[in-house]
Amino acid sequence: MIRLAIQKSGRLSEDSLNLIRECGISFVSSTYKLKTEATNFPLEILFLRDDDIPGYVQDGVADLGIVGQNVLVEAGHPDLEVEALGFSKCRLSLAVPRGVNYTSVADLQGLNIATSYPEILGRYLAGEGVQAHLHTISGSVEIAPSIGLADAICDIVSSGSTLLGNGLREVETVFRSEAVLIATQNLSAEKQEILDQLRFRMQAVRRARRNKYIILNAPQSALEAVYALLPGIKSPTVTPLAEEGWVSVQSVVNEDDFWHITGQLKAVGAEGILVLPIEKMIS
Ligand code: PRT
Ligand code: ZN
Repeated sequence: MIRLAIQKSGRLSEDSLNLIRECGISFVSSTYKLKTEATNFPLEILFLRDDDIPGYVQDGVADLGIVGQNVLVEAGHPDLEVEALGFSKCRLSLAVPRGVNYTSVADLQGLNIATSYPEILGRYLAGEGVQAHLHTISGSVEIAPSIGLADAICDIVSSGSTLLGNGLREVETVFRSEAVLIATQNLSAEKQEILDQLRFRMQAVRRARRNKYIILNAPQSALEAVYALLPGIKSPTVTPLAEEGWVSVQSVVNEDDFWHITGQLKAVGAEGILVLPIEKMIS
């Protein structure tokens, strides 16, 4: 049995639970419960505040955790990371009031900066040779300049609308973050094996999410061109159609290239293009 800590309620919760479920692991969850046990995998899930997760995993109270890299690095445990999970992507950025002149990070010299990330920001500023006064506050950092508490802020940004709504301008990216799987040091051989199985499943889920299955019809004469556009996993599957001179082609495309490739496929004569989600993809 291995113990995994995830965020009880917040931005990471739903994606963490979905990832576990997509790994084929079933469990009953209730918002009132502190923990639950999977019914078909040797896993116990603990529901905690995200800030507590690195410490619990470091101390071995939980064997594994899912947490943002921002929280992990701020807590001083970056070495616990075993796998980036590709969700909750965000950045820790410096921002100044929109009307303020800003040309480079040197302009922050001697200013008051409000943040919930004094460790990461302190290291960044030291690396840039800038000395500033850091005010650590735990929430609503974005209002600090308007109430006269700080000249600038350093906070998590994703769409940027919070900064915009508070009259702030993003000027430097200090740190890029996403959710990561973390593990305590020195797992027993039994737990290490469960972790390996879990990572194998998570990787298959992530690979599947990044790819789409594509099926199309094309004239035999266009096959070379279609082939060039669809490298597939190894090579596309090609089967003849009842109609003379036509073939059906099946392959896998990366989601990032998807629209670009389908446009080009049509241009070389492909028809009836079907795109399907992939549930799992084992390399
Ligand atoms: O209660 P608990 O302590 O568990 O949760 P929390 O309130 O500390 O964290 P939560 O749920 O807000 O965020 C959990 C993690 O999600 C963070 O540690 C980040 O790794 C990640 N994440 C991704 C974000 C955002 N996106 C995000 N946009 N965390 C916070 N924000 C906030 C940000 O602080 C700012 O107030 O959203 C606002 C900015 O968003 P935009 O879209 O307006 O730019
Ligand atoms: Zn938190």
